[in-house]
Amino acid sequence: MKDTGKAGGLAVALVDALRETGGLWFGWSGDVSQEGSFGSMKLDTVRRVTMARIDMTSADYDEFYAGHANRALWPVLHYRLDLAVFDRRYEEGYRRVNERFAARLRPMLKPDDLIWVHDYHFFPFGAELRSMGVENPIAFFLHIPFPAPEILAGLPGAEGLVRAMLAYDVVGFQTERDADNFRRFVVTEIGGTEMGDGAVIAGGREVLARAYPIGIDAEGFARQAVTPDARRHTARIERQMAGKRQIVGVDRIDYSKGLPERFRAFERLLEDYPENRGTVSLMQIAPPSRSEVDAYAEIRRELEGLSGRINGRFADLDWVPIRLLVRSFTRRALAGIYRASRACLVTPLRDGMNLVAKEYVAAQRAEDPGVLVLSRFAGAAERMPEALIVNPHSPEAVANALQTALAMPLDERRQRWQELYQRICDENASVWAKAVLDDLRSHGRGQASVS
Ligand code: GDG
Repeated sequence: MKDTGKAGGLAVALVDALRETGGLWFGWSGDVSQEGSFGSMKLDTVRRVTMARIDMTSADYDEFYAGHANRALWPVLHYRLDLAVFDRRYEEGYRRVNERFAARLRPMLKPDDLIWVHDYHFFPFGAELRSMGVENPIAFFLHIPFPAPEILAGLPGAEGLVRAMLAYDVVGFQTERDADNFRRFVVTEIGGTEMGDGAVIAGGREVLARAYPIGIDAEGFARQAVTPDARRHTARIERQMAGKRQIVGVDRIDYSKGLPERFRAFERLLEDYPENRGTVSLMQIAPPSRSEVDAYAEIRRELEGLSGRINGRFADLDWVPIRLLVRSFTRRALAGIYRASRACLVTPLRDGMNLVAKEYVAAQRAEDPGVLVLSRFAGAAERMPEALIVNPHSPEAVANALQTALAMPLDERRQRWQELYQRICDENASVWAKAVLDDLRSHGRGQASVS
C-alpha cells in the first residue's frame, strides 16, 4: 500500500474496511534505513488489524520512490510527458522494490485472503505475487489518472506495465474515463478483447476494469468542522477578515494541481472585477511535497514569486490579496478553515479524484454554505456537477466562475450544496471500499489463466 500518513480519510477508510473482517496492512514504514533490504519489519496490532511495515534503503528511496514512481510514472500518468525523466536505474529499482516487497508479504498470506494493492508505486506487485505462486484474488486501485493510450505509449515499458496489470482480478480507477483509457490500451496496444461490463480478456487472463470513485467519510469530516479546535480556526479567520471574504485552496505543492494558473486567475479576478480589491482574498495552504524532485522545487519558487508580485501590485494597508502558507495543518484546523471560506478553488490540470473538493463541501454550514469551483480535469468533476465546473487553463473562465461564486444568492448556494453533500454522504469511503471488495469476492478467482 502507499504511504497514506497524510491522506487521513483514505487511511481511515481502508483500516475501517479491514477492521470488519480483520486483516493485514502491509507497506512501507516511511523510514529509510540500511536494514530495508533484509530485516526489521515493524509489526503492531491495532484492534483486529495487523500493521506490517518495512523500511527502504536509501537506494530504494532514490530509485523506486523519488525515481521511477515520482519522476517517470507520476508525470506521465498526469499527461506531462514533458516533465518525465526516464532512467534505467530507476526502472530497475522500481522492479527490485516490487519484487522484494512481494517476497516479504508472500509468507504472511493465508489461502483465503483477499489482497488489495494500492497505487502507481505498485503496478507490478500482483504479477510478482503470481510469479511466486500466489493464487488468491487480487485487486488493484489506481488513485491517480490513467491517461489516454496515446500518452501512455510514450512511457518506455508501458506495454509491460499494462501486461503486468493483467495479473489482477479487479483493476479499479477513479473515473469512467480512466477505466476506459485502460481498456482501450489493452485492446489497441496488446490485442485484448472487451467483454462488456468492464471486463477485458488479454494474455489468457480476464480482468475486471471499472471505475470506483473514491469517497471520504463525509459525516465524520462534517463533525470535525464543529469541534472546538475547528471552531477556533474558523473564528480566527472570521475575526481577521472582519466582513471581507476568503477564497481557499488546499493542495500539496505539485505541478499537477494548477497552482500558478490559479494565482493568475485570481489576479485576473482583481483586474476584471475591481470591486473585489480590498474585500476578497485567497488563502492557499500548500504543504511542501517531494522537494527532492526538481520540478517540485521549481513550482514552489514560481508560487512564491507570483504571490509576491501580485501582492506587490494590489495590496493595501489593511488587505493582502494572496496568503501563501507553505505548511500543513491538522485535519480539524483544515475543516475550520474550509468553513470560514466563502469559496474553494480546486483547479488541478489533472487529478485522479481530489479529496479537497469533497472535504470543502462536507465542512460547510448547511444554512450558509460556500461555493466550490472545480476543474473539469479533476476526477471529482464526474460526480459533482453542481459545483462551478471550469477549465483551469483559462484565467478568464476561472475568474468569471469566482465572480459568480461570490455573487451567488443564498438560495442557489444552498440548493447546489444540498445535492453535493447528499451525494458525498451516499458515495462515502466505506461504500467505495465495499464496492471494490464485493467485485473482488465475486470476480476474483485467483485464476492462473482462463485459457
Ligand atoms: C492522491 C491523488 C486522489 C492537504 N493539506 C493538508 C492535508 N491535506 C490532505 C487533504 C486531502 C489530502 O491531503 C489530499 O488529497 P487529494 O485527493 O486532494 O490529493 P493527493 O494528495 O494528490 O492524492 C488524488 C487521492 O490520492 C485519493 O485517492 O483523490 O487525485 O492525486 O485529504 O485534506 N491534511 C492535513 N494537513 C494539511 O495541511 N492534515
